[in-house]
Amino acid sequence: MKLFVYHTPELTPTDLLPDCAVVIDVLRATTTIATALDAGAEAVHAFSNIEELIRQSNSWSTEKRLRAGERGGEKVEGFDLDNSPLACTPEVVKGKRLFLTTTNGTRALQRVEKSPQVITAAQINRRAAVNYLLETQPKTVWMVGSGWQGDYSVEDTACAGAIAQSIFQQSAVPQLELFGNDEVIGAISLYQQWQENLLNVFRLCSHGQRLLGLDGDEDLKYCSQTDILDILPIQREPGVLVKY
Ligand code: 3SL
Repeated sequence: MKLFVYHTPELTPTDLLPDCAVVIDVLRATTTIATALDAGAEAVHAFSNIEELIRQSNSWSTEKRLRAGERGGEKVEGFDLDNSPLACTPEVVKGKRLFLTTTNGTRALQRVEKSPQVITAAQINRRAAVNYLLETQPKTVWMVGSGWQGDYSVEDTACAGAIAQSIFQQSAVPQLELFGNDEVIGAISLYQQWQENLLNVFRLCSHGQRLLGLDGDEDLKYCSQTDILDILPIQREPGVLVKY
């Protein structure tokens, strides 16, 4: 297995694809996807475009579907939910299909959706992602951070580092063989620096600050927890994620 980290969709190569892509948007899209599936949602359909989401979700009954998403961190007008993972309780999402649009996470997903295997990861389900990679042993793994409108986001790269570090600790593969680019080394160092205090760095970073401005401290607390859910979202068809 060879691991590569790309901080944003824009920095991800366009001329090839990995055997497995791991899409990461800790604040908050991939945290929300994991939480919704864990709470019993049947599937999450991810869209970068609001009109397309409305068009496709129209073919599902209102009892069966939930429209969720954000622009600028706030709920899209007329939608059922915003992009807070805390809204995805079993009472709300069980048995439903979540049609989700977000600013960056869904774009990152689109960028690698043609890869043979696509999973999503966040800090809350890091161990499930690691276990899947160790079990399936894809030759090339790209961990793609979502960033914010083309800019690097520290929380996504820290999560990629958390995954890479755990794979290194659990496999007998030497670093030189396992690490595919310098970003992997940087991501692991970043995670090591903050691993005991992820909430602090989430409160400091630009997107954390944006969410705090929207009263999002409870979301930051939730998203900063490690390995609390044993669930792995996997892409069944482009843009559609189900429980592995
Ligand atoms: O950009 C995204 O994909 C979102 O996760 C951003 S937010 O945290 O919902 O504002």
